[in-house]
Amino acid sequence: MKKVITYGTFDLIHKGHIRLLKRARELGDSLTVCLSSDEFNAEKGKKAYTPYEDRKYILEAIKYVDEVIPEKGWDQKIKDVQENNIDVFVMGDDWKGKFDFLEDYCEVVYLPRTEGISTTKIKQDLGLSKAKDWEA
Ligand code: C2G
Repeated sequence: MKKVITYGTFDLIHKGHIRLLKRARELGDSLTVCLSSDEFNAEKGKKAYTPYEDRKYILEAIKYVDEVIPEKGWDQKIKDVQENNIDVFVMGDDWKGKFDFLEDYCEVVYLPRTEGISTTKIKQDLGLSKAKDWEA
């Protein structure tokens, strides 16, 4: 069984997230999502609109997702890959190169981001955010 893992906040779930999850799942037989905790989001400088438990509930309803576990910090990826017998680590290519160290433990795949959609854009379009930078 080929196991895939990916990481993220997945706030205000949109087509870009779903396309990432779909393509990640297609690289193996199961997909584990390591979901950023509210506390880790603060460390990432992000404030998710939806709290962790609700983001987890939503992800678990997505057919491409087999399991959701918490992401509490930057340093857990090697342990996650080893403890979950992961074969493939997947992220959007806005992270390209940032996790190449995992190549000693599993395959590392960066997938093209979906253009034109992001959580930040949704908030901006709804007049809810002044943030200018791209964010998923
Ligand atoms: N994504 C995408 N296309 C978009 C928006 C997001 O492919 N239009 C991808 C991102 O590249 C990422 C995933 O969807 O792989 C989740 O995006 P975020 O929730 O923004 O995750 P992020 O804050 O980048 O957290 O340890 C890694 C971090 O937890 C990643």
